Amino acid sequence: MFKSTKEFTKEYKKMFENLYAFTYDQGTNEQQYIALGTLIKNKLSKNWQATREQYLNDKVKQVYYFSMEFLPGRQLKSNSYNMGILPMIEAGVKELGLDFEELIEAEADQALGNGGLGRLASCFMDSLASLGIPGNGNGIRYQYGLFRQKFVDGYQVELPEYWLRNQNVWETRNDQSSYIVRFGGNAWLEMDHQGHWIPKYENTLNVLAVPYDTPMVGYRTNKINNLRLWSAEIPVEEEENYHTVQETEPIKEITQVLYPDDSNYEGRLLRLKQEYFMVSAGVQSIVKQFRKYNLPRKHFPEKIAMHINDTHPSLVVPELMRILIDEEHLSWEQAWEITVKTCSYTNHTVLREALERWPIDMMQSLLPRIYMIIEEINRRFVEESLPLYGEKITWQTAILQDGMVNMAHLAIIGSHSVNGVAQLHTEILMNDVLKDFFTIYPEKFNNKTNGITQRRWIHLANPALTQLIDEKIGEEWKRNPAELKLLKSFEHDEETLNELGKIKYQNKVKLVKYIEEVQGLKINPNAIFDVQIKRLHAYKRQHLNALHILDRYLRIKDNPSIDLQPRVFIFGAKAAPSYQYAKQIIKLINAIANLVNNDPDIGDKLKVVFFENYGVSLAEKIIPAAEVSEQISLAGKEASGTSNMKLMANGAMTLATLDGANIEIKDYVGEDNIFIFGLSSREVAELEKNHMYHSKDLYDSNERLNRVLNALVDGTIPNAPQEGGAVFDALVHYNDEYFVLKDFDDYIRAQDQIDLIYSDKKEWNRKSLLNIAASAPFSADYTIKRYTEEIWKAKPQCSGDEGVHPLNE
Ligand code: RUG
Repeated sequence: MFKSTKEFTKEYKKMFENLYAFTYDQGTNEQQYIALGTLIKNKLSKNWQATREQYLNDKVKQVYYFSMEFLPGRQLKSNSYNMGILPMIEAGVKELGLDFEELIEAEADQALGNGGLGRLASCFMDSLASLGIPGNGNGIRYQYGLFRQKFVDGYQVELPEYWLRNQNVWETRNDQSSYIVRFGGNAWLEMDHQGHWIPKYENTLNVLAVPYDTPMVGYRTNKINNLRLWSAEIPVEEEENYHTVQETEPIKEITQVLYPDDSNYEGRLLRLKQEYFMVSAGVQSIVKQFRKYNLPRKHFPEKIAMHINDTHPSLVVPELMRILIDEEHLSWEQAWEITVKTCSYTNHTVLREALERWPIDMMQSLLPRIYMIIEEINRRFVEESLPLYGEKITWQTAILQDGMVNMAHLAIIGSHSVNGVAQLHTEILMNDVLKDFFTIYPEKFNNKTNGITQRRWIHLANPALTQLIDEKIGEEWKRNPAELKLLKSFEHDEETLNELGKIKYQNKVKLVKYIEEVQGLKINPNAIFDVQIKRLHAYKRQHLNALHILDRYLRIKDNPSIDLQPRVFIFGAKAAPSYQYAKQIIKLINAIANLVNNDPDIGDKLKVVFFENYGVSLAEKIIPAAEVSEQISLAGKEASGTSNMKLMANGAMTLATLDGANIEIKDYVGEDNIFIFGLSSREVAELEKNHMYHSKDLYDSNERLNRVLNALVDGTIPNAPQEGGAVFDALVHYNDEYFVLKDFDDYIRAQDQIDLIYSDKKEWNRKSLLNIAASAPFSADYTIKRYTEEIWKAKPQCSGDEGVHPLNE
């Protein structure tokens, strides 16, 4: 490691010249960043190799987290921070006359995921490494990450995000660990001389899976884990069979884009190909790793845990069966016992439309051998279940249903653990969505409430707050987040509260500058910063937020001298490209923003900012400045949410329905320090069941609501008549699937209460402090400890910060 700033600057100059053959001061920010990233990455190699060797020598149990999505964000700062060299790098870069912030911004934000699910996977990688738990990620190296969102006349336009343009300094291509993945053709079994059934294949499409490994650096530990992302290529020995670039397309496209368009058959087929590609390459490499342990195969589950993150990697189950039976020649029973003991599954949604199902004929023709195995798993499951649970439960839980393969059922049957991601979500799984499975396998079900890494979301994103916490309670909270609760003793300390208020204000000023830079919009930093940042989906109800904004707008128009706390509503959200209604809501909010922000009657009282291209790096700018955290999904629909945790940890007050992890937030912070409104999940279920809800009646009878809804269609909002009409129709004429109108009044009440409390700054700051103090339970470190102890049964290889810090070497 660098012994001094001087040594760092010397090595940096050398690295730059080695890479580019000219001096660093003539380079672009990108080149300067690449040299810095490469230098830091090289420093990791020794510990990365040592960790790999130690895991192998000690035959430690390793966890493999299979996920179609990882959203690590930028890594320069977080890696330097975790290595304990950030201050030295900052000082060195300054000494070189470079701007560290510019170098940070030059790194592409690696967006290989959609939202919460992918970001959770990356938080988990950070926690695994920081806790010294042997945990590896397994995913896809998409060439194009989630699309870059632009607004053109308020409409979302999707542009390709070629994040690899400037190369990725953190990855290492490991050709020696490549594997062949087979698709299509025919598969059958033949008996060999020793009586083994041997699979035979013909006419398959063979794809080479090449791994790109990225070091996962833990906070103050010298253990470095691995994130392995697979890329699809033509097998070298088959290159001569491909005569034109076009012929190579079916292979290359497998890892080209995240979420290929699933509105058509080809798009869906490609998605299934991606899933099997990642799973097969991953499982093959894990089995090879286990072989190096040189242990009897029955010890497999004692040394390997494979986690299925959402249903997308469910094919882990039949793929492991395939390898154990076809290549390791185990009996079905032996292979099944190993598979179930090895696999575990997390469910992330209760929305039935998001639970994956694939047509049997698609699965059969794309993956003939895998389908044979799925059929047999299903046959045995049905055979066992029928006499015990009867026809109804058996058919409802079967893997093969109505010509489809149900991937959640495959994952549940093939795993020893099934968990939800917040208490309420797990209860809904057990009592409703997966009720029959809970009857069959009660012992498999458990809850693991999500978490976030304080390292990225407080230490790095909010250094001023971090410093304040350090000053008040010492630094121990950084390793042991439970210490954060010590902050509570400052709730009546005026000086602390003032400092906290000042920090929030300064963070707001920073965001105000950024907004002016990117949108040319002037914002009053004294206004309440009210934030809703998450994927756009009708159940998350960004349109409820929009109705409240309209209501405020109309109130100010009626009475321009009305005494309302100035508010800035901040949105960040991408809509799935084929989700028309979500895109219409984006356009509508942009049109409302346009109306409100340009109306001279409104002035500072109300502003609306919709950021383009929401992602990890933008979240890092918004969250420290947030004061109100909008978590307003219809109760029972959001599995957990994680922006709620990040915002709370930065002192924002949560405005929430009793949904997902909001309930646990309320329990920890106390109901006086959160704004709860709306229907409970039980009330929603009742209304849904009894068909007792008629949104049109509310429209007709509630004057205030009537006026706001009419504003969507009466020309009040110029430039979005169609979108206003679409939202109006969904809410009034199509019976408002997500009960927006039903929750409207109570939402307005809660919003008014926020204004009231905000007018007492001391009280607001006190509540803000209590939120930070109560955020510790949402540390991903705790979540990962629970996964490790209760599901994966892996052992930490170090306890962190024990003199093994790279700097101390
Ligand atoms: O919508 C859920 C969030 O509630 C949750 O916090 C997050 C992480 O568990 O996963 C999100 N999710 C669910 N993303 N994709 C799905 C589809 O299954």
